[in-house]
Amino acid sequence: MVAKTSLTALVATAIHCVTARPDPNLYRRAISKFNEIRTCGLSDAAPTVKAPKVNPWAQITPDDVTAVWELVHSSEAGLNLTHPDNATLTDNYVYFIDTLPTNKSAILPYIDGDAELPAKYARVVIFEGGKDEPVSQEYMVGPLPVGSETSVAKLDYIFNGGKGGAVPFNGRNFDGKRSRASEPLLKSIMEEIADITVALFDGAYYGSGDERTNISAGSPTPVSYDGTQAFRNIMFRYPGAATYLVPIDLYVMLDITGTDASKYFLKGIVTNERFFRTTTDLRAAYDAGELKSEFPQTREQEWALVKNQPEMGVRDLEDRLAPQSVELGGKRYKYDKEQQYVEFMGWSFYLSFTRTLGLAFYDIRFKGERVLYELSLQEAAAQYAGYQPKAANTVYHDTYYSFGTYAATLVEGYDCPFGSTLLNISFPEGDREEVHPAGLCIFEQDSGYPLARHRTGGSSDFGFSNLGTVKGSALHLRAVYTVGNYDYMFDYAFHLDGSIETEVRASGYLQSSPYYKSQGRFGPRISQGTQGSYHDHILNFKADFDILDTKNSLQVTELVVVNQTQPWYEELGTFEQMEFNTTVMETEKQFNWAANGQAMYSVVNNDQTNAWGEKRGYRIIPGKSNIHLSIANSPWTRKQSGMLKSHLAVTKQHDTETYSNSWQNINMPEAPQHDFLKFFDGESVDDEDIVLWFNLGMHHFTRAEDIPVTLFTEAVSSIMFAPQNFNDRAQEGDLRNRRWVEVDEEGGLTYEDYGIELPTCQVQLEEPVTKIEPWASI
Ligand SMILES: *[C@@H]1O[C@H](CO)[C@@H](O)[C@H](O)[C@H]1NC(C)=O
Ligand SMILES: *[C@@H]1O[C@H](CO)[C@@H](O)[C@H](O)[C@H]1NC(C)=O
Ligand SMILES: *[C@@H]1O[C@H](CO)[C@@H](O)[C@H](O)[C@H]1NC(C)=O
Ligand SMILES: *[C@@H]1O[C@H](CO)[C@@H](O)[C@H](O)[C@H]1NC(C)=O
Ligand SMILES: *[C@@H]1O[C@H](CO)[C@@H](O)[C@H](O)[C@H]1NC(C)=O
Ligand SMILES: *[C@@H]1O[C@H](CO)[C@@H](O)[C@H](O)[C@H]1NC(C)=O
Ligand SMILES: *[C@@H]1O[C@H](CO)[C@@H](O)[C@H](O)[C@H]1NC(C)=O
Ligand SMILES: [Cu+2]
Repeated sequence: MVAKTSLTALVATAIHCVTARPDPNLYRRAISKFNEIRTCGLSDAAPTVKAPKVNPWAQITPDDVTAVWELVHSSEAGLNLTHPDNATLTDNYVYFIDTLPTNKSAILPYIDGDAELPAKYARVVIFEGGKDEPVSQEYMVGPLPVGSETSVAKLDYIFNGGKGGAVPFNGRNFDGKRSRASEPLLKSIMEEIADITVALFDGAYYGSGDERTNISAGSPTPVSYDGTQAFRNIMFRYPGAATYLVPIDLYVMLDITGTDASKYFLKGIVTNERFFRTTTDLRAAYDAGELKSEFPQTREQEWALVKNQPEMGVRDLEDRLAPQSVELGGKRYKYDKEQQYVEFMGWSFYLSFTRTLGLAFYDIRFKGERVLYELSLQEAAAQYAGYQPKAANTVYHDTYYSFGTYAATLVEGYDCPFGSTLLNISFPEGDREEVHPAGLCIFEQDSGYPLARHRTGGSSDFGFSNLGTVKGSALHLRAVYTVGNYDYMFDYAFHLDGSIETEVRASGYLQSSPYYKSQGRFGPRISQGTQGSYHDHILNFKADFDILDTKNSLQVTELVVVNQTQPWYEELGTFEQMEFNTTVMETEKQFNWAANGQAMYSVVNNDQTNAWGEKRGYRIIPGKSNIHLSIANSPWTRKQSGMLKSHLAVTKQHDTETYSNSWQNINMPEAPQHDFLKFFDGESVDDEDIVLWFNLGMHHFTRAEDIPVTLFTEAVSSIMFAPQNFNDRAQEGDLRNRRWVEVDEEGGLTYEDYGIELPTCQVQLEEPVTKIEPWASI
C-alpha cells in the first residue's frame, strides 16, 4: 500500500562545554555540515531488559486457547456444543475465549513476595440457544495449561446483577446468527416496498447477499430493555467506504423476540418523520403523494475519503516534508518482549491485552515505588439523539464488540513517529490466536516544551545571571481501535517528572442521520443529505492506585473562601481569604469535579510521609473535556450505564469488582448483568485498597468539519496523575538532558551540557510497508 521512500536530513552538531563571550546569538546553535556521515540508528530496537517477574497479567497462550477450545467441545465437558460455523440460534456454541483476569489477592503475594505465580484461567462465552431457557453463559476454565486439574465452571463472581455469567437470549450479543435469523422478515418487507424505496431513494433491499440490493442495512444497540423482548431498528445507507455519511430516510422496526424466527414481526416503518405500522399504510401515503425525498443522498463518495482532495487547492510550502519527532540519541526505554514489560527513565510497568478491553497497564512504578496497580479502559460508550428510531435508540458500549480486537495497523511516521517500536497485538479468535501486526506503538517524544526552565538576574543590576532549561519528553504507548465508523486513539504518556497522562482522541466517520429541515435541534446539516447527529462519547477507566502499598485514602482539598481578621490589618476589619479545607473521602462515592476546579483530589498513603512530613500521594488533575454522560434517565442507558454518569468515583477494591461494566450489559438497560451502582454500598474508602474510576469523553457538537472525518485536534479528552508530595522535590534535578548557562561578573559565559552531545549523523527515514487489516464485520 505504501511506497518505500528514503529521506535524508542533516542534523546539527554541538560544541559542548564551550566558554565564550556573550553575543546576540547566545542561545542559538550553529548548524554545520559534516563530511563524515553515520546513520543515527533510528530503527535500532529498544535495548532489552529482563522483567523482575514473569508477567502474571499476561494473556493465555495460543496453545492454551486451542486446548481450552478442545476441552469445552469434548464430550466429557458435557456442554453439547456445535461448531460455530454450523450453529444456528437454537444450538450451543462458543462465542469467544479470552483471558480471565487473575485476582489481585492472588497476584500481590506473588509480585511482592515469594508466592508462586498464580494459575491462569480462560473465560469462555457460550451462547446456549440449545437450552430450554436459552442464555449466554460465561465459564471459567482452568487452571491452565489444560490438565487433570482443569475444570470448567460457571463464571459468576465478576457479575453482580443476580444472574451471574448468564444473559437471557434476547439480551445477548446480536451476532451474525441473530442477524441472519431476522433477515427473511426484513427481506420480505423490503421486497414488498421495493418500488417505493426505488422511487424515493433510488435503492432497494432484497437481502444482503442479493445482487440487486443497493442499500445496506444496519441496526444499533440496545436490542432489548430487560431481556424479555428484543427488537431491531434498522436504518439504511448507501453502501461504500463512506457509508456512514450517506444514510437515507428509511427505518424498519422489527420485533425479534425469542429464538423462533417464525414469530418475528414488523413493528413499523418510519420515513418523512412519520410512523407507518404496516406496509399497507406506507403505500397509502406513498400513493397519495405524501412521501418525498427532499435531501437526496449522493452515491458518489470520493469527497468523503481521507485522501488529498485536489479541488481544495494547495497551501504555500506544503510540498515540504512536515516536522518529525525522532529519537536521535537512540531509544531510551527498555523492553522485555517475552514479559511485555517496559522500563523508561525510572518508570517500570507490565502490559496486558484482552479482547474485551485492549491494552492495560499493571504495577506502574516510579523509581521502584508503586503508584498504580492497574490502569485500564473499562468501556468506550456513545449515546446519540434524534427524532427518528435509529439515533434515539443508539447507545454503544464498544466492549460489546470486543473492543481490543480492533487495534490494528499503525502507520509509522503518521500514526506514531518514525522509529517507534511497533508491536503486534494478539487475542484469541475461535480456537486459535489472531495477531494484528503494528497494533500498538511505543515511542519517546519531544514534549514540545521544556520540562522546566528559569533565567535569573534578567537585568544586569545583580551582576550575575544564569539560565537553566530541562529537555521535556515522555514515553508514549499508543493504540488506535477502529470500531466500525470511529477510530479511537488511546495515548498513555509517562512523563520524566513522574506524572502519567491518559488521553483519548476520536476520528473517523460520524454516525450521521438523514437531514430533516425541522430537526436542527439534533445537529447541523453537514452535507447534501446528511445531519451530524449529536452524541456523547464517554470513555470509562479504572485506576487502581496503590501508592506504595494498598492502604490509601482519597484526600479532598477544597479551596474555600472565608471571612477572617488579622491583627496587623486593623484597617480591613474582616476580609475574605482563600484557604484549604482538607478532608478525606470516607465512603464509596460517585462524584464530580468541583466547579471552577476549586478542589484537589489526591490519593495518599497515610502512613508514608516525605522528608517534610507530608503524606505521599498522587493528584488527579482534570485535563481536556472532562465530562460525564449528559442524560441520566434515558430508557437506553437506565441501569447498565451507571459508570458513565459521574466524572469520578471511588470504591474499595474487590476481586469481584474487577470491571465497572460487563461487555454484554448494553442490551439490558433495565436488568443489567453487572450494575456499577451496586459497588456503592457504604464501604469505607479511608485507609483501604481503593480504586478510582474516571471518565474521559466529548460532547460531540457535530459540524461541517466532521466531513469527511472527525478531527483529532478537537475531539480529545485527557487526565493527568501527578506526584503530590510523593517526592521531596521535583523529579528533574537528576536529568542531564539540560543546559545550564552562567554569565560571570565580567560577562564571561559558561555553557554546561553535562556531556550529552548532539549527534552528528544522517537521518534515514523509511516508510515500512504496513499490512492493512481487513475490517472484521461486527
Ligand atoms: C458442519 O456440518 C457439516 C455437515 O454436517 C460437516 O460435514 C462439517 O464437518 C461441519 N463443520 C464443522 C466445522 O464442524
Ligand atoms: C444438544 O443441543 C442440541 C442443539 O444443538 C439440542 O437439540 C439437543 O437437545 C441437545 N442435547 C441435549 C442432551 O441437551
Ligand atoms: C477470584 O476471587 C473470587 C472472589 O473471591 C473467587 O470466587 C474466584 O474463584 C477467584 N478466581 C480464581 C481464578 O481463583
Ligand atoms: C438500485 O437498485 C434498484 C432496484 O434493483 C434499481 O432500480 C436502481 O436503479 C438501483 N440504483 C442504482 C444507483 O444502481
Ligand atoms: C509481528 O507479526 C508479523 C506478521 O505476522 C511478523 O512478521 C513479525 O515478526 C511480528 N513481530 C513481532 C515483533 O513479533
Ligand atoms: C464576608 O463578609 C462579607 C460582609 O459581611 C459578605 O458580603 C461576604 O459574602 C462574606 N464572604 C464569605 C465568603 O462568607
Ligand atoms: C470543610 O469541609 C467540611 C466537610 O465537607 C464542612 O463541613 C466544613 O463546613 C468546611 N469548612 C469550610 C470552612 O468550608
Ligand atoms: Cu463523535
